[in-house]
Amino acid sequence: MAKKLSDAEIQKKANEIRREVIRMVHAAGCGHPGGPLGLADIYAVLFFDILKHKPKQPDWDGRDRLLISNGHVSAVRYAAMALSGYFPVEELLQFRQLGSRLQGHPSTRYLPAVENSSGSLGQGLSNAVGLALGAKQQKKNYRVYVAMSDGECGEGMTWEAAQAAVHHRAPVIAFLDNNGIQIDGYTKDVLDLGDLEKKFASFGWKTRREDGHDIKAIRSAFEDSLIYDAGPQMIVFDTVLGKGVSFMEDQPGWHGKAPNDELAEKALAEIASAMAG
Ligand SMILES: Cc1ncc(C[n+]2csc(CCOP(=O)(O)OP(=O)(O)O)c2C)c(N)n1
Repeated sequence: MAKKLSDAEIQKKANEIRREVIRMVHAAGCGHPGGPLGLADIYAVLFFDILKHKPKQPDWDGRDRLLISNGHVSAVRYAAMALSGYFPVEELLQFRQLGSRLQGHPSTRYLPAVENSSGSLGQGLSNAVGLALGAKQQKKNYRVYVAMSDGECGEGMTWEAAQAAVHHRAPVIAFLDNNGIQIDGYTKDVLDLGDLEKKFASFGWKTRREDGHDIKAIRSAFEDSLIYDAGPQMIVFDTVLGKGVSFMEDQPGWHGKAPNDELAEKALAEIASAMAG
């Protein structure tokens, strides 16, 4: 069995993910850097500590299922996949190219290992609740995770799935990127979502809220979630969009645009210095 990585080693993986995200979006000349940078710590914990998976055998039946509902943050998932061995890191530079497996929004047609096609927000939770119920009925012991975002909770379908998950006691583990930003600006200005942890709790979910940049806290939230399978769980992670690149942090403008050459270089230098320090 592989040795468990230390928190510091996972932090390094998170910064490697950040580096690849910048390279990918810069090479493509378009895409979403903000969400992926803010999610890098969470994906590093998942891919290098929590998920049961075999990167060289992505269709292994015993694997945990990780669905993405906020498909536009695909860069973080592709970077985590490449760095953990699903495909060569160089392939990341084909992100968003015609004919590439790494479409801007993940597609199982091109890359089956992403588990679900997404991009149209609000659907991932329904998909995941169904898969989790299927796993429960078939007495499978893999876990079903779903990555969600605050902005997409404006979609009504999320709340239909949230109710069904409780009624049917679906053992789904959802986590939410609570960065307070969506495509048109701050969520509090576009559509104020209130306290999402309290909302899910009021629907009957087991909930928890953590700092999405604290490796220890992220780890313990996911580890604890494994102990419980009597119903749905939601981990709300407070994150900063653009985390790790000073000029992108908490700036809605970096939700979905690529840095130019000069800014990409600046971003990579900041990430490199974080890794060195
Ligand atoms: C059903 C649907 N409506 C609208 C969009 C357009 N859209 C793309 S990203 C986005 C904002 C989503 O918010 P969030 O995921 O919180 O943004 P981030 O934190 O990544 O900036 C929107 C509205 C979409 N992809 N799907």
